[in-house]
Amino acid sequence: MVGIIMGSKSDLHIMQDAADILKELQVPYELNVVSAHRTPEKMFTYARSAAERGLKVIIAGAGGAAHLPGMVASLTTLPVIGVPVKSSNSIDGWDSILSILQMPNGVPVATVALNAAKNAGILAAQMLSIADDQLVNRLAAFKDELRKKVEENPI
Ligand code: RP5
Repeated sequence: MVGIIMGSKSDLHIMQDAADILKELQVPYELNVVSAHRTPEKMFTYARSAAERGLKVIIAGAGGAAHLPGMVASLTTLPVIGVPVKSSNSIDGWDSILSILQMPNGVPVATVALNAAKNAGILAAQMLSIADDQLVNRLAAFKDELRKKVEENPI
């Protein structure tokens, strides 16, 4: 249901958070390394075939000149959620954030916060829950846990 892709295996320690929350919410996903710059043909094929392979949402994470989410969004009508990854030689992550966030009119990428792959997973599940009442219930339970954690730890 959800295709999680990243520009490099070095992004996995961040992007794993998306996979973990999707697993917790019982949403099927796949994980792949697809680089906009190093494997552009693979990126093209992945994006063009994603919908017909049954994917409903794509989560794409990359760092630096992070063109992967935007390029994938240009090649598919599926919603693309972008995760800016703070890579080791990045300028505090601003390179990744702005590369993913500042898309031109007509080609949106739903950009989450720096390294916020967990939020990308939750957002993907919320998109899918529009057509899945059981997933709505699991998301409601997840949010209830967030509420309880706050209420059970007063100042
Ligand atoms: C980007 O360059 C990747 O998404 C990664 O965040 C960054 C560094 O990649 P590696 O040099 O570690 O493969 O393309």
